Amino acid sequence: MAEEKKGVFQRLKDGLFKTHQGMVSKIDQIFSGKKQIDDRLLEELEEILITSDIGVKTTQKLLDKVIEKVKRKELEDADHLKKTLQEEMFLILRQQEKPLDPATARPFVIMVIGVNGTGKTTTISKMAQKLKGQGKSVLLVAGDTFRAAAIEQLEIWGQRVGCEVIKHQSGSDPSAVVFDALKAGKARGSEIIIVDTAGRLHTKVNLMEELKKVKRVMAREIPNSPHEILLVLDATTGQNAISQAKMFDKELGVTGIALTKLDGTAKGGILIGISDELKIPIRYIGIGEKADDLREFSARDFVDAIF
Ligand SMILES: Nc1nc2c(ncn2[C@@H]2O[C@H](COP(=O)(O)OP(=O)(O)O)[C@@H](O)[C@H]2O)c(=O)[nH]1
Ligand SMILES: [Mg+2]
Repeated sequence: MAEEKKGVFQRLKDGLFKTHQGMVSKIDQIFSGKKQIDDRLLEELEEILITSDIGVKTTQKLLDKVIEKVKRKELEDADHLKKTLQEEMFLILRQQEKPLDPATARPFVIMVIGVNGTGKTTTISKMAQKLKGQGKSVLLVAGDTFRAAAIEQLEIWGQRVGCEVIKHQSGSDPSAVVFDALKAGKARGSEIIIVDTAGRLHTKVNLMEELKKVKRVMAREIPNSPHEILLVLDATTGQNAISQAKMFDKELGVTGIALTKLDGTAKGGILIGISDELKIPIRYIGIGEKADDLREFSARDFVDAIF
Protein backbone atom coordinates (compact mmCIF):
# COMPACT_ATOMS: atom_id res chain seq x y z
CA MET A 1 0.00 0.00 0.00
CA ALA A 2 2.77 2.44 0.96
CA GLU A 3 4.62 1.44 -2.20
CA GLU A 4 1.55 1.97 -4.30
CA LYS A 5 0.97 5.36 -2.73
CA LYS A 6 4.54 6.37 -3.43
CA GLY A 7 4.07 5.34 -7.05
CA VAL A 8 0.99 7.49 -7.42
CA PHE A 9 2.72 10.53 -5.92
CA GLN A 10 5.81 9.95 -8.02
CA ARG A 11 3.63 10.02 -11.16
CA LEU A 12 2.22 13.35 -10.04
CA LYS A 13 5.74 14.66 -9.49
CA ASP A 14 6.75 13.48 -12.94
CA GLY A 15 3.67 15.09 -14.46
CA LEU A 16 4.46 18.41 -12.79
CA PHE A 17 8.19 18.25 -13.42
CA LYS A 18 8.21 21.07 -15.98
CA THR A 19 6.55 23.39 -13.49
CA HIS A 20 9.02 22.31 -10.81
CA GLN A 21 11.85 23.23 -13.17
CA GLY A 22 10.27 26.47 -14.33
CA MET A 23 9.55 27.69 -10.83
CA VAL A 24 11.32 25.97 -7.96
CA SER A 25 14.59 25.18 -9.75
CA LYS A 26 14.77 28.80 -10.83
CA ILE A 27 14.21 29.99 -7.28
CA ASP A 28 17.10 27.76 -6.23
CA GLN A 29 19.26 29.34 -8.92
CA ILE A 30 18.72 32.94 -7.83
CA PHE A 31 19.72 31.94 -4.32
CA SER A 32 22.83 30.02 -5.15
CA GLY A 33 25.82 31.72 -3.62
CA LYS A 34 23.73 34.46 -1.99
CA LYS A 35 23.32 34.89 1.70
CA GLN A 36 20.85 37.75 2.00
CA ILE A 37 17.30 38.29 0.87
CA ASP A 38 17.46 41.79 -0.63
CA ASP A 39 15.32 43.88 -3.01
CA ARG A 40 17.11 42.63 -6.06
CA LEU A 41 16.47 39.04 -5.11
CA LEU A 42 12.81 39.76 -4.46
CA GLU A 43 12.55 41.30 -7.92
CA GLU A 44 13.98 38.16 -9.46
CA LEU A 45 11.56 36.09 -7.45
CA GLU A 46 8.65 38.21 -8.68
CA GLU A 47 9.71 37.62 -12.26
CA ILE A 48 9.85 33.85 -11.75
CA LEU A 49 6.40 33.76 -10.20
CA ILE A 50 4.89 35.87 -12.97
CA THR A 51 6.49 33.77 -15.71
CA SER A 52 5.03 30.69 -14.01
CA ASP A 53 1.62 32.21 -14.86
CA ILE A 54 0.60 32.73 -11.25
CA GLY A 55 -0.74 36.11 -12.34
CA VAL A 56 0.21 39.61 -11.26
CA LYS A 57 -2.26 39.98 -8.38
CA THR A 58 -1.61 36.60 -6.82
CA THR A 59 2.16 37.04 -7.21
CA GLN A 60 1.92 40.32 -5.31
CA LYS A 61 -0.04 38.61 -2.57
CA LEU A 62 2.64 35.93 -2.22
CA LEU A 63 5.47 38.49 -2.27
CA ASP A 64 3.77 40.57 0.42
CA LYS A 65 3.85 37.56 2.73
CA VAL A 66 7.52 37.03 2.00
CA ILE A 67 8.42 40.72 2.50
CA GLU A 68 6.51 40.78 5.77
CA LYS A 69 8.57 37.88 7.05
CA VAL A 70 11.84 39.36 5.79
CA LYS A 71 11.07 42.59 7.68
CA ARG A 72 10.39 40.65 10.84
CA LYS A 73 13.69 38.84 10.21
CA GLU A 74 11.86 35.55 10.12
CA LEU A 75 13.33 34.52 6.80
CA GLU A 76 17.00 33.75 6.79
CA ASP A 77 17.72 31.50 3.88
CA ALA A 78 16.47 30.07 0.62
CA ASP A 79 14.99 26.96 2.19
CA HIS A 80 12.97 29.01 4.59
CA LEU A 81 11.71 31.26 1.82
CA LYS A 82 10.74 28.27 -0.30
CA LYS A 83 8.88 26.74 2.62
CA THR A 84 6.99 30.01 3.10
CA LEU A 85 6.00 30.18 -0.57
CA GLN A 86 4.95 26.54 -0.52
CA GLU A 87 2.69 27.06 2.47
CA GLU A 88 1.18 30.31 1.16
CA MET A 89 0.42 28.60 -2.18
CA PHE A 90 -1.11 25.71 -0.28
CA LEU A 91 -3.39 28.07 1.65
CA ILE A 92 -4.64 29.64 -1.59
CA LEU A 93 -5.19 26.27 -3.28
CA ARG A 94 -6.80 24.64 -0.28
CA GLN A 95 -9.73 27.03 -0.48
CA GLN A 96 -10.74 25.51 -3.82
CA GLU A 97 -10.12 21.88 -2.89
CA LYS A 98 -13.69 20.65 -3.03
CA PRO A 99 -14.07 17.23 -4.61
CA LEU A 100 -17.14 16.49 -6.66
CA ASP A 101 -19.71 14.45 -4.74
CA PRO A 102 -22.07 12.73 -7.17
CA ALA A 103 -23.93 10.96 -4.36
CA THR A 104 -26.01 14.08 -3.66
CA ALA A 105 -28.52 13.34 -6.45
CA ARG A 106 -29.61 10.45 -8.65
CA PRO A 107 -29.10 10.70 -11.49
CA PHE A 108 -26.34 13.24 -10.91
CA VAL A 109 -26.02 15.26 -14.10
CA ILE A 110 -22.65 16.70 -15.09
CA MET A 111 -22.53 19.14 -17.99
CA VAL A 112 -18.99 19.43 -19.32
CA ILE A 113 -18.12 22.63 -21.15
CA GLY A 114 -15.04 24.33 -22.57
CA VAL A 115 -13.28 25.46 -25.71
CA ASN A 116 -12.43 22.86 -28.41
CA GLY A 117 -9.24 20.97 -27.72
CA THR A 118 -9.04 21.71 -23.99
CA GLY A 119 -9.68 18.02 -23.22
CA LYS A 120 -13.42 17.72 -22.56
CA THR A 121 -14.00 14.37 -24.22
CA THR A 122 -10.88 12.72 -22.81
CA THR A 123 -11.61 14.11 -19.34
CA ILE A 124 -15.13 12.68 -19.56
CA SER A 125 -13.81 9.25 -20.44
CA LYS A 126 -11.27 9.35 -17.62
CA MET A 127 -13.99 10.38 -15.18
CA ALA A 128 -16.25 7.61 -16.47
CA GLN A 129 -13.50 5.07 -15.99
CA LYS A 130 -12.87 6.22 -12.41
CA LEU A 131 -16.56 6.26 -11.51
CA LYS A 132 -17.13 2.85 -13.11
CA GLY A 133 -14.20 1.59 -11.09
CA GLN A 134 -16.03 2.72 -7.96
CA GLY A 135 -19.00 0.61 -9.04
CA LYS A 136 -21.18 3.48 -10.24
CA SER A 137 -23.46 3.30 -13.26
CA VAL A 138 -22.50 5.98 -15.74
CA LEU A 139 -24.26 7.16 -18.87
CA LEU A 140 -22.38 9.25 -21.43
CA VAL A 141 -24.05 11.74 -23.75
CA ALA A 142 -22.58 12.84 -27.09
CA GLY A 143 -23.72 16.46 -26.85
CA ASP A 144 -21.01 17.77 -29.16
CA THR A 145 -23.11 17.21 -32.27
CA PHE A 146 -21.16 19.77 -34.25
CA ARG A 147 -18.45 17.35 -35.35
CA ALA A 148 -19.05 13.73 -36.37
CA ALA A 149 -15.60 12.86 -35.05
CA ALA A 150 -16.57 14.06 -31.58
CA ILE A 151 -19.49 11.62 -31.41
CA GLU A 152 -17.32 8.78 -32.64
CA GLN A 153 -14.58 9.61 -30.16
CA LEU A 154 -17.02 9.39 -27.24
CA GLU A 155 -18.46 6.14 -28.57
CA ILE A 156 -15.05 4.52 -28.75
CA TRP A 157 -14.30 5.63 -25.19
CA GLY A 158 -17.69 4.38 -24.05
CA GLN A 159 -16.95 0.94 -25.46
CA ARG A 160 -13.53 0.88 -23.90
CA VAL A 161 -14.77 1.94 -20.47
CA GLY A 162 -17.99 -0.07 -20.66
CA CYS A 163 -20.48 2.80 -20.55
CA GLU A 164 -23.52 3.28 -22.71
CA VAL A 165 -23.33 6.33 -24.96
CA ILE A 166 -26.48 8.17 -26.03
CA LYS A 167 -26.03 9.89 -29.39
CA HIS A 168 -27.84 11.46 -32.31
CA GLN A 169 -26.59 12.20 -35.79
CA SER A 170 -23.98 14.90 -36.22
CA GLY A 171 -25.50 18.27 -36.97
CA SER A 172 -28.57 17.59 -34.85
CA ASP A 173 -29.75 19.82 -32.01
CA PRO A 174 -27.70 19.02 -28.89
CA SER A 175 -30.63 19.73 -26.58
CA ALA A 176 -32.57 16.92 -28.31
CA VAL A 177 -29.93 14.31 -27.53
CA VAL A 178 -29.66 15.64 -23.99
CA PHE A 179 -33.44 15.37 -23.60
CA ASP A 180 -33.37 11.73 -24.75
CA ALA A 181 -30.37 10.92 -22.59
CA LEU A 182 -31.90 12.29 -19.41
CA LYS A 183 -35.07 10.30 -20.05
CA ALA A 184 -32.98 7.18 -20.64
CA GLY A 185 -30.90 7.82 -17.55
CA LYS A 186 -34.00 8.11 -15.39
CA ALA A 187 -35.51 4.97 -16.90
CA ARG A 188 -32.34 2.95 -16.37
CA GLY A 189 -31.71 4.31 -12.89
CA SER A 190 -28.26 5.62 -13.87
CA GLU A 191 -26.32 7.17 -11.01
CA ILE A 192 -24.32 9.61 -13.10
CA ILE A 193 -24.94 11.21 -16.49
CA ILE A 194 -22.01 13.01 -18.10
CA VAL A 195 -22.80 15.29 -21.02
CA ASP A 196 -20.18 16.28 -23.58
CA THR A 197 -20.74 19.58 -25.41
CA ALA A 198 -19.36 21.55 -28.35
CA GLY A 199 -16.67 24.17 -27.87
CA ARG A 200 -16.32 26.00 -31.15
CA LEU A 201 -15.48 29.55 -30.22
CA HIS A 202 -15.65 31.22 -33.60
CA THR A 203 -19.43 31.26 -33.23
CA LYS A 204 -19.29 32.31 -29.62
CA VAL A 205 -22.78 33.79 -29.36
CA ASN A 206 -24.45 30.75 -30.93
CA LEU A 207 -22.45 28.41 -28.75
CA MET A 208 -23.48 30.17 -25.56
CA GLU A 209 -27.14 30.26 -26.61
CA GLU A 210 -26.97 26.58 -27.51
CA LEU A 211 -25.40 25.68 -24.17
CA LYS A 212 -27.98 27.73 -22.27
CA LYS A 213 -30.71 25.84 -24.07
CA VAL A 214 -29.10 22.51 -23.14
CA LYS A 215 -28.99 23.66 -19.53
CA ARG A 216 -32.67 24.66 -19.60
CA VAL A 217 -33.67 21.30 -21.05
CA MET A 218 -31.77 19.55 -18.28
CA ALA A 219 -33.48 21.58 -15.56
CA ARG A 220 -36.88 20.87 -17.07
CA GLU A 221 -36.26 17.13 -17.33
CA ILE A 222 -34.49 16.67 -13.99
CA PRO A 223 -35.16 19.42 -11.43
CA ASN A 224 -32.00 21.03 -10.00
CA SER A 225 -29.89 19.63 -12.81
CA PRO A 226 -27.27 20.05 -14.09
CA HIS A 227 -25.82 19.37 -10.66
CA GLU A 228 -22.38 20.26 -11.93
CA ILE A 229 -21.22 22.52 -14.73
CA LEU A 230 -17.65 21.41 -15.14
CA LEU A 231 -15.41 23.73 -17.14
CA VAL A 232 -12.38 22.12 -18.75
CA LEU A 233 -9.38 24.43 -19.12
CA ASP A 234 -6.05 23.73 -20.84
CA ALA A 235 -3.10 24.71 -18.61
CA THR A 236 -0.87 25.33 -21.63
CA THR A 237 -3.04 28.27 -22.72
CA GLY A 238 -1.89 30.36 -19.75
CA GLN A 239 -3.79 33.50 -18.85
CA ASN A 240 -6.21 32.72 -21.69
CA ALA A 241 -7.64 29.99 -19.48
CA ILE A 242 -8.65 32.63 -16.95
CA SER A 243 -10.47 34.73 -19.53
CA GLN A 244 -12.24 31.62 -20.86
CA ALA A 245 -13.36 30.79 -17.34
CA LYS A 246 -14.71 34.30 -16.77
CA MET A 247 -16.64 34.17 -20.04
CA PHE A 248 -18.21 30.72 -19.44
CA ASP A 249 -18.98 31.57 -15.83
CA LYS A 250 -20.75 34.77 -16.81
CA GLU A 251 -22.89 33.02 -19.41
CA LEU A 252 -23.61 29.68 -17.77
CA GLY A 253 -22.37 29.66 -14.20
CA VAL A 254 -19.45 27.30 -13.64
CA THR A 255 -19.51 25.08 -10.53
CA GLY A 256 -16.22 23.24 -11.00
CA ILE A 257 -12.99 23.27 -12.99
CA ALA A 258 -10.83 20.54 -14.49
CA LEU A 259 -7.38 21.82 -15.49
CA THR A 260 -5.78 19.56 -18.10
CA LYS A 261 -2.31 19.20 -19.66
CA LEU A 262 -0.33 20.29 -16.62
CA ASP A 263 2.27 17.78 -17.82
CA GLY A 264 2.82 19.86 -20.93
CA THR A 265 3.72 23.18 -19.39
CA ALA A 266 6.28 24.85 -17.13
CA LYS A 267 3.58 27.32 -16.20
CA GLY A 268 1.54 25.18 -13.84
CA GLY A 269 1.43 28.19 -11.53
CA ILE A 270 -1.72 29.03 -13.47
CA LEU A 271 -3.57 26.73 -11.07
CA ILE A 272 -2.70 29.06 -8.19
CA GLY A 273 -3.88 32.07 -10.21
CA ILE A 274 -7.09 30.27 -11.13
CA SER A 275 -7.80 29.36 -7.50
CA ASP A 276 -7.10 32.85 -6.24
CA GLU A 277 -8.85 34.85 -8.95
CA LEU A 278 -11.85 32.76 -9.87
CA LYS A 279 -12.86 31.24 -6.55
CA ILE A 280 -14.38 28.23 -8.33
CA PRO A 281 -13.79 24.72 -6.93
CA ILE A 282 -11.01 22.79 -8.66
CA ARG A 283 -12.29 19.24 -9.12
CA TYR A 284 -9.63 17.57 -11.24
CA ILE A 285 -6.20 18.12 -12.71
CA GLY A 286 -4.86 16.34 -15.79
CA ILE A 287 -1.21 15.29 -15.90
CA GLY A 288 -1.15 13.05 -18.97
CA GLU A 289 -3.14 11.00 -21.44
CA LYS A 290 -3.80 7.88 -19.36
CA ALA A 291 -6.92 7.35 -17.25
CA ASP A 292 -4.85 7.49 -14.06
CA ASP A 293 -3.51 10.85 -15.14
CA LEU A 294 -6.75 12.56 -14.23
CA ARG A 295 -6.43 13.28 -10.53
CA GLU A 296 -8.86 14.48 -7.97
CA PHE A 297 -7.39 17.80 -6.94
CA SER A 298 -5.42 17.82 -3.70
CA ALA A 299 -3.78 21.12 -2.71
CA ARG A 300 -1.26 19.36 -0.47
CA ASP A 301 -0.17 16.89 -3.14
CA PHE A 302 0.05 19.62 -5.77
CA VAL A 303 2.37 21.92 -3.83
CA ASP A 304 4.44 19.03 -2.47
CA ALA A 305 4.90 17.65 -5.98
CA ILE A 306 6.01 21.03 -7.33
CA PHE A 307 8.43 21.77 -4.51
N1 LIG B 1 -0.66 15.61 -22.25
C1 LIG B 1 -1.97 15.69 -21.98
N2 LIG B 1 -2.85 15.66 -22.97
C2 LIG B 1 -4.17 15.74 -22.68
C3 LIG B 1 -4.64 15.86 -21.33
N3 LIG B 1 -5.99 15.95 -21.38
C4 LIG B 1 -6.34 15.88 -22.69
N4 LIG B 1 -5.27 15.76 -23.48
C5 LIG B 1 -5.21 15.69 -24.96
O1 LIG B 1 -5.78 16.84 -25.52
C6 LIG B 1 -6.30 16.56 -26.82
C7 LIG B 1 -7.71 17.13 -26.98
O2 LIG B 1 -8.60 16.45 -26.13
P1 LIG B 1 -10.16 16.30 -26.38
O3 LIG B 1 -10.70 15.57 -25.22
O4 LIG B 1 -10.45 15.75 -27.73
O5 LIG B 1 -10.61 17.84 -26.33
P2 LIG B 1 -12.07 18.46 -26.54
O6 LIG B 1 -12.08 19.07 -27.91
O7 LIG B 1 -12.21 19.50 -25.47
O8 LIG B 1 -13.07 17.37 -26.39
C8 LIG B 1 -6.26 15.06 -26.96
O9 LIG B 1 -5.16 14.71 -27.77
C9 LIG B 1 -6.03 14.56 -25.54
O10 LIG B 1 -5.33 13.33 -25.47
C10 LIG B 1 -3.64 15.91 -20.27
O11 LIG B 1 -3.93 16.03 -19.07
N5 LIG B 1 -2.34 15.80 -20.67
MG1 LIG C 1 -14.53 16.70 -27.67
